[in-house]
Amino acid sequence: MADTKVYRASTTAPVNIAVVKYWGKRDPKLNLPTNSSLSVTLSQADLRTLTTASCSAAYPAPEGDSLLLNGEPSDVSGARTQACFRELRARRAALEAADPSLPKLSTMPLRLVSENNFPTAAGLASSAAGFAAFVRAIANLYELPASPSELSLIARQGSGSACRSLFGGYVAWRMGSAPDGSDSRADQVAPASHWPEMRALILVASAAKKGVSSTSGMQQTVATSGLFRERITTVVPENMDKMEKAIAARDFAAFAEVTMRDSNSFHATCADTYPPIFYMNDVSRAAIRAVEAVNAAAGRTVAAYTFDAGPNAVIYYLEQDTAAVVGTFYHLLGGLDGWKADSLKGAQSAVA
Ligand code: 2P0
Repeated sequence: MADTKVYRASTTAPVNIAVVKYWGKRDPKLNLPTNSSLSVTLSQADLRTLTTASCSAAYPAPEGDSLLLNGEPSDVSGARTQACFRELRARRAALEAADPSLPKLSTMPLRLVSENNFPTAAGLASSAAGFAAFVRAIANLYELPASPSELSLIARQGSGSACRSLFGGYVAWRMGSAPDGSDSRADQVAPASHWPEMRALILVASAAKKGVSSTSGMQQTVATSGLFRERITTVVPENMDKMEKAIAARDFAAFAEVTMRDSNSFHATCADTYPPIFYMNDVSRAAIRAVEAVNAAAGRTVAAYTFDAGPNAVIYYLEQDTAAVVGTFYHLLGGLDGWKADSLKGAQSAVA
């Protein structure tokens, strides 16, 4: 009898926010970066993607594979998505070849249904959680015996930053040197339990889709910015080293300084791109000044800002400094144009 069963698996994946930023590809096809990067994984209570993968021989073959993202059909024909499908199917097919009693899931059309609980493509790392959940949902469906590190190799091909969302805590994406990308994968620098007091305050300045996509923006930077060469050869390697030491020592002042300097360096290379790319706006710059005011008022470093490819701020701080940071921050921002009332949406998140 024909197998008409629907096979199904679900997973969630968290957002990660880089404190040493990925920006630039040395191989756009394999999504190999020009530098290593390091991120903090946020709690899934606040920001996550939930994805269900299913497959069935009863799904009409001409339909092919499909993805419903936040209720809307989404294109899966792109090379990056196709690379993920191909890698996962090949691993499943190898299992099926080794054990003929397994159902032939690798030959069936796949349906993915994915939902974010935060704005998509607003510089809140939606592609990171999205591709991490996409890859893990299919790996679970296929019952692949793959470690998070192996899955990170596949997720990287979907979206670079996604490889870091397969781990919790403090996560490094090592750029690697192999031409086939086999050593360009993520590893956990420390679990969340190593420094459980870490918190992130996310300030949404704009939930609009960003003007310049990361994928095209970073390649314009690679092609045109002289400052970028300094960043990948000197600035980032030093920041990676300092950041790993700061995390190992749970040294917040050092963590904060590297975080802010690396965000500034990344946005400086964006400004040095020709034509220049501006992700931060006046509201973002007001948030930077507010962090400086919070630190000055405390007499020590209690808060660190970072900005990705959009105007929204992420503020890192420690649980014991919540009153100083969150309290003061809302008070200060209440008096600044752009962050007021409906345009200021703050979410606090622990580290997962
Ligand atoms: C990061 N960003 O490290 C940096 C900081 C944005 C600024 O990773 O082309 O969406 O899909 O590999 O991962 C955004 O880039 O780019 C990003 P693709 P991705 O988080």
